[in-house]
Amino acid sequence: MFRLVCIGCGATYASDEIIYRCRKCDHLLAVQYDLDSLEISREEWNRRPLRLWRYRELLPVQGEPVTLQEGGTPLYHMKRLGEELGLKELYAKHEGMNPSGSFKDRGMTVGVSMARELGMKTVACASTGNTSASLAVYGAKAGMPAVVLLPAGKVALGKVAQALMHGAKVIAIRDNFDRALEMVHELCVTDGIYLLNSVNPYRLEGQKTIGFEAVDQLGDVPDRMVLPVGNAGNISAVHKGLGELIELGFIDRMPMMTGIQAQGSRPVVDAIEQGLDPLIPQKDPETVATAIRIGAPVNAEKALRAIRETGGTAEAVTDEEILAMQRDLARKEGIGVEPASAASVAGVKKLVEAGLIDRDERIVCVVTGHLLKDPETVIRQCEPPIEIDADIASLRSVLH
Ligand code: AN7
Repeated sequence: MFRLVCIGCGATYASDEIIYRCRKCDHLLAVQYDLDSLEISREEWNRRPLRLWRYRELLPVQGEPVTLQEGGTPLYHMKRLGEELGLKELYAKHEGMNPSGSFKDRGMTVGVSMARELGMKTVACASTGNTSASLAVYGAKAGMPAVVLLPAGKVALGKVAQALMHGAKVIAIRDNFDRALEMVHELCVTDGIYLLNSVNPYRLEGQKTIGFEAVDQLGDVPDRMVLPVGNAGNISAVHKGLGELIELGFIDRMPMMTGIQAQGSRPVVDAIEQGLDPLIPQKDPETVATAIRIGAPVNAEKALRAIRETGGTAEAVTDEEILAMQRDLARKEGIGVEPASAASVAGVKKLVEAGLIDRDERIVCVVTGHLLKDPETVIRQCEPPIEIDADIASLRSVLH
C-alpha cells in the first residue's frame, strides 16, 4: 500500500497516476508507504540474497519486476587509502558493479517495472550518460522502446556506446543536460511517454536500496555516507530509505549525509555554504566529471534537507583532485571508477584534511560508476603502452 505525496504541500495522489510534479504547487512527489500495514521482517530480508529485490516490501512494484539482478554491490574496506588519510573505517560501495556499470540500474529496474505496470508503451530520459545507458538496457530487457536525450559532445564514450548498442533512440541536443531535461519532461507530459529521470518518484525508490545494503553489509549504520551530487536524486533517495528503516525500528540513527560536487558545477555546495533554500541554479556548469555536470539539480530541495537535518555537509573538489583520486582508487585499492565517482572519496580527503571529518568516523563513500564508462579520460591520464620488438632482449631492456 502506497501513494504519492507532494514534498511541498503534502497533497496526495494515487499510485497509478502518471504525474511527476504536484498539480497544486509544482513540487516533486515522493512515494509514501503505510509502514504499519506492511509485513516486513529483517530476518526474512537476511535470508534472501543481497540484491535490490531483497527489499521488495519497501519497493512499489507489485508484480514480476524487469530485472537483471541489480544491487548486491561490493562494499570494500579501503585500508590503504584509509591509512593514508588517518581513517580506520573508510569504505567504498562500488555501484559500478551493477549490470550496466552504474547505480542507475537500481532506479531503472524499479522505474521500468512501474512503466510496464502502469501500461506505458515508451520510456524516455535526459542524461549526462549513465541514466541513458541504464534506460537502454532495461528498455531492452522489457521490450519497450527507449528515447534518450544527451548533451551533444559531453557524454563519456562508454555510456553513449551502451545507449546505442542496447537499442535506444539516441538524440544529442546542442545544449546542456539541464535543457535536455526540460525538453524531455515536456515531451513526456504532452506525448504520453514515461519519464524516467529522477523527477520520477519510483526510480528513486530503487536507488534508496544503496543505503539498505550498506547497513546490511556493515551490520550497522555508518556515521557518514558520502555521495557525488549531480541532480541530487541519489543522496535524497538514500536519505529517504534510511528514514523508512528508522520508522520501522530497524535502525536508530541517520548517517551524516554528505554531498560532493565538482568545483565547476557546485550549486548545492554554494547553497549549503551560504544557507540558501532554494538554491541558485548555475548557468554553465563545467567539469571533467561529465556525469555530474549539472547546474540546476531537480532534487535539490530534498538533498539540502537531507544534508541539513543529518548534520552532514557539502564540499566541492577540483578536476585535478577528482582525477588524482581516480588514480589513487585504481592503483592503491584496485577500485576502478569514473571521475564523478572518485569525487566522493576526493571530498572525504578534503574534509579530513580541513579537520571537518572526525578520524574515528565510519564512512561509506558511494562510488557510482565504473572506470570503463569513460575510457577517454583514463587514456588521457596514463602513459601509452610501451611498444617493443617481439624479442626477449627488447622486453628485458624496458623492464630493467
Ligand atoms: C556516475 O546519467 O544525472 O545526484 O543523467 O552518473 O542522483 O544525479 C548521472 C548522475 C553521480 C549523480 N555519479 O547522481 C545521468 C545523471 C555518476 C552519475 C551522479 C551521476 P545524482
